[in-house]
Amino acid sequence: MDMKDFRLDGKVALVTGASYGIGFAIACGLAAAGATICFNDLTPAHKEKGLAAYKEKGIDAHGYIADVTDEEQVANLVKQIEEEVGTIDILVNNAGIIKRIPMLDMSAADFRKVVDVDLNAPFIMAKAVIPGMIKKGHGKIINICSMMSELGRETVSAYAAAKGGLKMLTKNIASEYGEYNIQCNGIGPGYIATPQTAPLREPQPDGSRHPFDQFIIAKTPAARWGEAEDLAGPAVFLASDASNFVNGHILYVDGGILAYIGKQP
Ligand code: NAP
Ligand code: GCO
Repeated sequence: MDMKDFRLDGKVALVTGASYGIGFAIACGLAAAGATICFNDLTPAHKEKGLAAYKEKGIDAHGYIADVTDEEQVANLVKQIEEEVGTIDILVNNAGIIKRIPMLDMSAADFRKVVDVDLNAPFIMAKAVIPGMIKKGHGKIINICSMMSELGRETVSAYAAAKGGLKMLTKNIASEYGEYNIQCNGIGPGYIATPQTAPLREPQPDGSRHPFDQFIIAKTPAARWGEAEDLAGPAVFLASDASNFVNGHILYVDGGILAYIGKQP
């Protein structure tokens, strides 16, 4: 094995929803390995915020505005990238939302919205990039799953259903397109400190840690929340030639939480 197998020089990567958070950290990791970075977000403000943040890291990223749930916008996004940058070699389906609502209080519309972004959109994105990958003779798709691809918890029924489905979509893309030298794998982050989980880490009025924060620390062998940067190395591995025989796998990057029953209270 040659360490150049971990390099991404000459590769075009699209990371969805990557103006900040996990997507941004993953994109920075891919850039450090040599990839050209394309990202999209929903609003001009976030696109500009992202471009400035990448520039600060010395990364000359290509930013686009596209709603990943909209097939027409996704088709135009991929077409624009192919014309301006090149065929997409690496797709990271990162864009995602969560709505923490007890199931009996959750509307079907809210449930559908979460599934639309977290499951239907990765399908739409993969459909849009696979033809170019087949033409090129290789491709990497990385779906950002979750611990909730394996476990449920109160108030996250839509999110867990979507991320569980995303795990199986990952395995199905791997099964259907592996013969074209396309590898589709998932990354399952544990609890990561980003805006999405900020409400779970909110300090209490008396200054003490949020009960959920304390719970996660006790449940995680690493005894800490993950940082978005913890996901960059695993993403580089799954985006590189070093993982060409890894397909349909969900790589959990969770500090060991899925392996651990939890500290005795
Ligand atoms: P985040 O901070 O909420 O960022 C999500 C990003 O996705 C934002 O840039 C958001 O854009 C974008 N986005 C949302 N809907 C979109 C749409 N329809 N089209 C295009 N972009 C859209 O989330 P995060 O914590 O970085 O999480 C990123 C991914 O990791 C998600 O799939 C999440 O489910 C998953 N994950 C997170 C954790 C965690 O603990 N944080 C753990 C496991 C998995 P706007 O800001 O414009 O809305
Ligand atoms: C929650 C959290 C989790 C994390 C992540 C865990 O409310 O339980 O938001 O869902 O986002 O998905 O892997």
